[in-house]
Amino acid sequence: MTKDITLPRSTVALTILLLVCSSGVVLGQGGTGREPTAPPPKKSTTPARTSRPSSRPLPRTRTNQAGIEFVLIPSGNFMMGSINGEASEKPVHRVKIGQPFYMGKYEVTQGQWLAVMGTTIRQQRDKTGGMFISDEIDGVGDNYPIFFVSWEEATNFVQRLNALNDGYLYRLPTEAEWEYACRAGSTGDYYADTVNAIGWSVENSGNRTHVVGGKQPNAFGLYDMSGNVSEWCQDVYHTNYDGAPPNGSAWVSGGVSQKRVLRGGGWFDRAVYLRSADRFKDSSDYREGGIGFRVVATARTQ
Ligand SMILES: [Ca+2]
Repeated sequence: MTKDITLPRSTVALTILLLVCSSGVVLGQGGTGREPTAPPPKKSTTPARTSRPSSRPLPRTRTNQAGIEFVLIPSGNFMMGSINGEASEKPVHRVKIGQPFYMGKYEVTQGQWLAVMGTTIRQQRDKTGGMFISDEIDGVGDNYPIFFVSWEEATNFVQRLNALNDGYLYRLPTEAEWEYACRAGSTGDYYADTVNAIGWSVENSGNRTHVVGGKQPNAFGLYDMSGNVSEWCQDVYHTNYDGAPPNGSAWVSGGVSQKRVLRGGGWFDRAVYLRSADRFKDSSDYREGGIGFRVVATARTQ
């Protein structure tokens, strides 16, 4: 079922990461995180002149010290929203993504969550205060996506990643970045001809989440953008796109107070809610069995 994934497990290294992060100590520059390095100084006899910063190409993929794999998403323009969708997806509008950014290849997994935040999926479930506590949890394991995670906790997760001080700035994706990355150049309802090929919905999931990377990726190499777990974005939810920023930044002024955007639908949704333009929302402190997230990173030198 799985494809070419090589996912981290709860290794000693990840345990060390947890211990170091929880102790408040900033990790060094070792590990697997690749650090952009400045070119060596050149000796020159010619007069110095003002020049542009180095335009060295960013690596296409990278894996950070928490074992999160990232794919470089190129800059570009796209039409956000859908004329076929709900009122919240309109008006369709052009968005410019001015800078490339890294996006998590997969949804954040339970193994990564445990390593960074120190809680298991069952401990997350128990935070629901009883609503789901009697339920058996389907989809438990290091390579399953984390769920029962609120927006607030997802932002705490990226703050822990930022404490790595590894040369990258981590955050949740903006809603525009999320749709741009999901579409990967596609303009239809889904990023593939057949939704069953790309996403776990209630029609094919067996009413449970699945190991990340079990379906076909999109053209950028991202898995499970549609389905499996629905994903938190930075933005405050707005009921439509009137006044939406055209530059792909997070839309956090106005909107529906305390509601944050969710994207991609999940294993519990009908396939129609896995469309690239589909939007949903929940309170920033809400958690349930089908909501997770993925992470964006940008080089601090950008
Ligand atoms: Ca997803």
